[in-house]
This record gives sequence, structure tokens and C-alpha cells, in this order.
Amino acid sequence: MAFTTLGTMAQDDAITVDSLNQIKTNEDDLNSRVTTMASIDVPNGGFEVDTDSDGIPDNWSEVSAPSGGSKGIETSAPIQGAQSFYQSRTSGASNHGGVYASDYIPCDEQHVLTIQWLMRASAAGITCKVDLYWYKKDQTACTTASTNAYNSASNPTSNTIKAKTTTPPTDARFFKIRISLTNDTNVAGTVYWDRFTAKTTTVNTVVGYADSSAARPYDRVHINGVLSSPVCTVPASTRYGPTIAGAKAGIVGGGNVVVDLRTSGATGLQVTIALPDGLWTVFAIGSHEWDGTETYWNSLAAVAIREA
Ligand SMILES: [Ca+2]
Ligand SMILES: [Ca+2]
Repeated sequence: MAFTTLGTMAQDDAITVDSLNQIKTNEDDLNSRVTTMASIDVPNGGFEVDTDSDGIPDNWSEVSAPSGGSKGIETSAPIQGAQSFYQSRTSGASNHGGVYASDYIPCDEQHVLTIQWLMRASAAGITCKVDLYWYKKDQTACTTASTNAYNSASNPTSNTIKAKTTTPPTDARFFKIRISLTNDTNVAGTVYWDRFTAKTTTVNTVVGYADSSAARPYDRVHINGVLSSPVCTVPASTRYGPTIAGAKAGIVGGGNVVVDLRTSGATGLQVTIALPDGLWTVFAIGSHEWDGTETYWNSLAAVAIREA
């Protein structure tokens, strides 16, 4: 029921059934769009709209119909809003509640993806699955066709939030969410789903670490060419030197960042961290230990945390 732009009626034009029906079609279309905006990342992820009342929510499609089971819109005890989606199966080894898939949702490999949803089962032992199916820009399947987000025969029997965080394959530009009630366990029951959301996040970390033996203790941390810690007085004749640490914010990613321990005259232990695009804060910590005669051991660890 797509939206159609209507022309302006003239003073003496007749109001026809067709014109009124077209207004209704447009209202249904707009209602569907407004309602689904509540979870814009997964269209109609809350299952609030089923325009044609066939039990399959708008923006979701039937991959496999139930066999010895059913599916539909739950309105008597929805998990969120006025409607949830349910799948059910009766007892029987091959019975299942079908498979349903969302519309295509854009994604990329640079953004970590977190899928969240609400669910409850009438019987814990039914087998419920959530899978993410990956697609290329032309919406053909990726080499890594899917990632399982949930597969359980021990499901919550009260309303519960679930989540899966994953990084899309490098060639993925779209994904679909698939929900299933399988025949993996021969338990009769119903699963209720609601409020699927897909959040992308740039919050992640990159870690670098190195250690070595060296002729001298290092007394400062440099990050990306900048002195990022106070210069410490490292007593060369004691077994354990002070820990030195520093941080540098606002480092632009998309290249390598060099973190090193050094003394006033020499660059010492070094870690190179390859930062993805973004804005980063790098934290580094170094230490040294002396064996009491002639050998020093040094270590350096650096962590990059994405700011944006
Ligand atoms: Ca809902
Ligand atoms: Ca429908």
C-alpha cells in the first residue's frame, strides 16, 4: 500500500469511492511509516504494524511457514507496545514454528553491531534461534552467510532482554535478522518476540604490547611522538623501577600510532598500533625490572580506546 501523491480537486469534482480509498491507502501507508520509526534501525522491530492482518508483521517476511505450529500477532500480553510476534509448535518430532526475516538493514564492517530484543517462551525447552544473515551491496549473500546470535533450548519464561554483539563480515553492506522456532527439541510451546533493535557502535579498543631486555631503564612514555608522561627518576641500581604511564587523547585513526618508552637520549621499547578510522585516546604504561647485576627487563603496554 504505497503512498500516492494526490492532485488537487476542483470545485465541482465528484468525491468518488476511488478517491476516498486512495486517501485511506495513503493514511495506512503513513501510519505504517510513523509507527515503525519507533525502532528505525530494525523496521517494525516492535511488530506494531501488520497492515494486511495476515499475522506476518510489515517489514518482515516468511522464510519458512510453520508446520505443526503457527505464527501471528500477540495482543493479549504483548511484551512492549500493543503487539508482539509469536511462533508456536505442537508436540511432534518434525513440528516447527517457521522462520521469519526482517527487511534488509544497512551495515558495514567498521561498526560493531549490537542486536537487542525482548522475548519470553511459554515452555523453556523449545528451541528458539536468532540469526544474522549478511548480504553484499547487491544484496547477494556474503561468503560468511550468517552469524548465530541466539540458539537456546533453555529460554526465559518471563519477559527478558537478550543481545548479541558482532562485527559484520568485511563485504557485508546489509543484514537481515531471522527468527526461528525449530524442531531441534520436541517440546510444545510458544515464543514471543518484541522490540528488535540494531545499534552500531564505534566503541572498541586496540591493544599493543611489547617487552624486552635492555641496557637501561626507560623513564618516560611517548605516544605518537609526544611526551605523554612525566619524566621519572629511575634508580638504576634498584631491582624495581617505578611504573610510568601516560595518555594522549584526540589521535586521528586511519594509520599507525607509535608508542615508545625512552630515556632522554634514546628511543627504547616500541609498540606500533594500527588504528582504524576514528578518533582515539591512547593509554600506555611501561615498567622495568633489574636483576641486580647487569640485566634490565622492560615492558610496555598500550591501549587505544575509540572516542568517536
Ligand atoms: Ca511491540
Ligand atoms: Ca502482514
